[in-house]
Amino acid sequence: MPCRPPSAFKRKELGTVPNSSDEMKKLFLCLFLCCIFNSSLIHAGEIQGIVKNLNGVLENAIVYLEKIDGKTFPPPEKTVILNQVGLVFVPHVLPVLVGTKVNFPNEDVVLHNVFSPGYTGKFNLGTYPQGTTKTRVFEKPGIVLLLCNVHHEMSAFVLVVETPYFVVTGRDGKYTLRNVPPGKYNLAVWHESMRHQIKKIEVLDKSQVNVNFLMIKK
Ligand SMILES: [Cu+2]
Repeated sequence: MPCRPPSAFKRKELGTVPNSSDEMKKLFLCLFLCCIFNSSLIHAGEIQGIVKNLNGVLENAIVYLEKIDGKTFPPPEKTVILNQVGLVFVPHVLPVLVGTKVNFPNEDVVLHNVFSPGYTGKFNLGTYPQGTTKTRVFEKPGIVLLLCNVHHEMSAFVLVVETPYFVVTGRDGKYTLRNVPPGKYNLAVWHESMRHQIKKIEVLDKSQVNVNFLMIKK
């Protein structure tokens, strides 16, 4: 009995011949992306720890890497949201990379206002109703206090930092900074009612550094 090729194989043979240069381009692109992905995973470490004061753990502390000499980072294309809902700013603290665009939607039925009294430049986005939003690009590093002149109890903080390595501590005071490239850094922590603290640290390839902070009241 003669040996016949499987019908699927036969169909492929009869189909259009793929453009070999397109196939090669796809292959190279795939290899290139794999290399980038792998190198970012392999050559990275992790920083983790807990932020406390004398009374216990501290939620809403921002742990971040200070400016790295000779390095700048492009701002993210994605807009970040700082909401006004239930008569509070959500989140209460927001770390962003320099140049990040932040939207301030109003989700409440009442009017809200967003203004900053200073430090890194005064501004006032005005007073606006439910379903509308205002935007601000944060260009200068530093802490920005946000208030609402309609509701005096409302406040929030945007911390504008010069690296994309930042994280906010959870209810347990813990934090983890992932995918940090190997190197020596100034690891800083900010909390609205505590003194700023900085520690010199070193991250090695595929290693985990444990850094705890004991904060002192301002
Ligand atoms: Cu308000």
